[in-house]
Amino acid sequence: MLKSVTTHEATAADDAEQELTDGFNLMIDALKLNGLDTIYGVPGIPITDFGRMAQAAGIRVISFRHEQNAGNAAAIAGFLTKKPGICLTVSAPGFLNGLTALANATTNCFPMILISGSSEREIVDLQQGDYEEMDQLAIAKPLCKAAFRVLHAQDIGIGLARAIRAAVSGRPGGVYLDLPGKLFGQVMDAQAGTKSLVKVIDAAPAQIPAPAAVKRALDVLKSAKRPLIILGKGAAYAQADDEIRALVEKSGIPFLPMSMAKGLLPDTHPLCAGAARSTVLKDSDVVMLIGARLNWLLSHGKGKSWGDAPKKFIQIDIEPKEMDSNVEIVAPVVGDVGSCVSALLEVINAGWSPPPAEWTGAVSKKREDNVAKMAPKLMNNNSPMDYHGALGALRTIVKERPDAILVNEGANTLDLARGIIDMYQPRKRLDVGTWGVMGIGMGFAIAAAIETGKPVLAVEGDSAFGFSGMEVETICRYNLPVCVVIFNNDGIYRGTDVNPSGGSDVAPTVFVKGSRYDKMMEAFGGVGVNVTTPDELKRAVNAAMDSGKPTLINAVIDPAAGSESGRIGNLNPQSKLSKKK
Ligand code: OXT
Ligand code: ADP
Ligand code: MG
Repeated sequence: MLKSVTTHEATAADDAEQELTDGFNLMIDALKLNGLDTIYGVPGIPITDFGRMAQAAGIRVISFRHEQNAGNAAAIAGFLTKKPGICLTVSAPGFLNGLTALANATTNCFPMILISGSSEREIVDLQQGDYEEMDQLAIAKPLCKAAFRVLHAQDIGIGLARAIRAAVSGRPGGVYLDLPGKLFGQVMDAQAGTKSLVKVIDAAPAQIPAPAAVKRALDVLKSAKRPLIILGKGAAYAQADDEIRALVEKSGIPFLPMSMAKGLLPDTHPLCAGAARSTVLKDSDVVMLIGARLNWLLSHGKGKSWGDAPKKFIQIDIEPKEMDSNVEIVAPVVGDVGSCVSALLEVINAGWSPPPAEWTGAVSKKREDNVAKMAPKLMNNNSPMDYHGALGALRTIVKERPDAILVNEGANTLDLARGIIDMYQPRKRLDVGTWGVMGIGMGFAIAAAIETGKPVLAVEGDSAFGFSGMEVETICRYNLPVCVVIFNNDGIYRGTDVNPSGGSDVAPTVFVKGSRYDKMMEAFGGVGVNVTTPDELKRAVNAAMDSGKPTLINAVIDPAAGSESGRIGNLNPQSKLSKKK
């Protein structure tokens, strides 16, 4: 008689027998013991029964149409909750489909665990052609923070514990857990099984910064005439929202939020320098990075964007190896954001002189000028819409519904939305992150709705949406409060490119003109709306958010409105010779 070790429905007959458990039940019990109550995945051999049994045991099992989307859902669940998001895939092809999301999670420092069924070791290692044969552990290893395989049922508890710790401790990231099919069926004594499980205590221990490091950082900060704080998604992840707000306000230092750190303090905060980005990067003399890396998104901390004036960097990060990765960090503060910011605050609270008014005044002036320049563009009611008109409408909606979660991907659709739509609360903006990856849209939207219960507004380029579009069926199946707005400009960046050869194929960046993505949502019982003006867009989104019904709005955008690669055209090598041909 096989029994889950946590569900005891013993009958008199059972008592006479030895109580047994198996790999399926042990894995479920191990997840539950650690508060991991949601699985994102795609069923199939050898994990179909695992999903069924997990659901029967009270775990929420959200079934997707493609593993990449399930993986993205797990990754963003990890970002939102600080618990590793769980993605469950079948062997080889399913595993590979999930791998992009695992690698992306690792790159973005989101904690997730990709659990994949796999084929039998004996056959895989002899390369004898098993069903979906693949050495998955070896393939996953270079793409994630840690990878483990469990071969014996009694090691399931330890295996999951190692995976949880690896995912959330230190710099968070993706972890792979390989479970060969045979493991699930392995039977063992139920009591011994219970004992073998591990409840992970303090999975992400606080990392307290050294007092000398804190002092060094404050000394540098005090010496600044034009200080700047840059908040990154590590700061958002840390959930030290009150401390971060206090640090900014008590120090009086302007802050620049990276994309997913928007809303830690409202974008409308008087110290927000989001609308004065180039000025503060160029003119600041001391920059304190909090949970943000000096990677391509910050021009590696050097070059034209950072100006000629000498610059000193202070960096708060949990990962010691991040220091000096691109430029010298004169004051590294290694620790978790909450502990580091609290330590800084203690000193600042004891007495602090705000930065010179000349500096804060110059930042405010630049911000106000840029906001004023943008304002009239946002008020147009043109048809077909341009990005500014459409985003002006969405901006008002987010202002009125600050607790809604905004998911955003595309090129122009991403870059312009990032600047135009102000955010007011932490962790409400979820986007393409460090890799600029298309395809996060529906996975992020689904997990955001599931994990937070809040309404979700997904603003998607028509190309971006295509990478995960089939999941609108998933949104309808679970009846999630997700409103997808597709900025339909007939293609990638623009819908106006032509085939230079004159042949009958359209240009590589161009899609079917006049597509009606709204019909996709209708196909599964959701609401589809086609809109051609900002006013119509606003009405349709408000109706969707009020009703909470799955909705897809096809927003017709002028195909000529976008620019090549959005705002990162400078990164796109373009041939000078091609035009001469
Ligand atoms: O300070 P200044 O004066 O300079 O002004 C700045 C701000 O101060 C100001 N600002 C404001 N002014 C007024 N008011 C407000 N509120 C305000 N806020 C800001 O505005 C300017 C600009 O500010 P910003 O944006 O902060 O500054 P900047 O310099 O742009 O920032 C630099 C960056 C690097 C931080 C920023 O640009 C950024 O975060 N960029 C991220 C870009 C990114 O990741 N893009 C996605 C990838 S693009 C490409 O690769 C695509 N692909 C290929 C592909 C991908 N990615 N993935 C996969 C799996 N396969 C293929 C594809 C297929 S995009 C794409 C699809 C595109 O087509 P779609 O149809 O989906 O989309 P459309 O383009 O719409 O057609
Ligand atoms: P952004 O793209 O917003 O600039 P990045 O992803 O580049 O942000 O940087 C996030 C940084 O935050 C990473 O270097 C990571 O190590 C760090 N980090 C993540 N969580 C924490 C935490 N709890 N405390 C301190 N640093 C953290
Ligand atoms: Mg487009």
